[in-house]
Amino acid sequence: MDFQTIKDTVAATGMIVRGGFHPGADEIKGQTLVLVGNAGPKMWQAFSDAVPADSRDQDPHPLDTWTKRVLEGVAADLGAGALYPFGGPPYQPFQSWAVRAGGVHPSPTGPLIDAEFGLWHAYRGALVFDTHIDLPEPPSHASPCESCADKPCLDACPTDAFDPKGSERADYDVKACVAHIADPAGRDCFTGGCLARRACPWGRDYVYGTEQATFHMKKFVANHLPPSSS
Ligand code: B12
Ligand code: SF4
Ligand code: SF4
Repeated sequence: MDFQTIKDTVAATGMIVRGGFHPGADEIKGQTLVLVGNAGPKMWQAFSDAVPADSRDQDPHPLDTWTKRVLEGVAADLGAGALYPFGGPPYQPFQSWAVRAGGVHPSPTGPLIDAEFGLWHAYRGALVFDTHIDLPEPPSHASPCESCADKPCLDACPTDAFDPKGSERADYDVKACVAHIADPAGRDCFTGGCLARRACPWGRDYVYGTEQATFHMKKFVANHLPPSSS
């Protein structure tokens, strides 16, 4: 198995390979871990074609269900195992794995930043191979956040959900965020995606479209809004 074959097989699904690394023997069973993610419109298009909008309310996590079905097929074709970022707790440490695979950096509001995709990318799974596969060198650019003096991502949230507290990573007020998105006042976040993420000048070409942003926000609210007491 070579890296290019893995890339091509994953690309045929609408998802993309996000690098990989060779885990230690005491971490996971396998010699090579390859991360799979999404950026740009292709994954959303493939998901939309497979799972029509009017059937998405029947499943609390339709994108995860689709991902698992597709990546299980890819893993079987490539003779690999598959791990997923969802389904916890406990969760697999995908962000730590991504930093290890290289090319991305922590950002002050939480999501990892990529020099091309900005904050508009996510991880869908990991393929684990029990053989050693040669991996290309990841891009070695500095974090875009280092040279971003104003850090507009930290000031753009209408509910001040991010409290930098002078640390490298802001505290995130999940309750305030979810309450705002669920309210008509939060329509901009609901249909256009997180304003803090959108304030970042990097990766503007990859900002999720309205349908994808609304899908993520609707599911985020449905899965995190406390049940009404009335
Ligand atoms: C639980 C969870 C949440 C929770 C809690 C998040 C929180 N901030 O506490 C909720 C539901 C609120 C949430 C919300 C969102 N999430 Co979330 N979430 C997860 C999930 C499922 C598990 C995280 C976890 O507990 N991992 C376990 C620990 C042990 O793993 P870890 O990788 O080692 O985690 C370390 C890193 O996160 C690291 N780290 C991360 N950032 C930074 C920054 C600095 C400076 C430092 C030093 C360290 C650091 O610290 C952790 C502890 O070691 C992950 C998927 C996954 N499996 O990782 C997605 C994930 C982190 N979420 C993701 C996203 C996109 C979001 C949202 C933006 C979604 C949205 N609504 O638009 C929001 C915003 C979150 C935010 N601002 O932090 C993406 C991030 C993608 C990316 N580009 O990095 C992930 C990876 C899911 C995915 N499918 O890609 N999330
Ligand atoms: S706005 Fe600046 S600090 Fe915030 S994520 Fe983007 S580059 Fe990093
Ligand atoms: S989605 Fe809206 S309310 Fe939530 S953190 Fe982003 S900007 Fe703030």
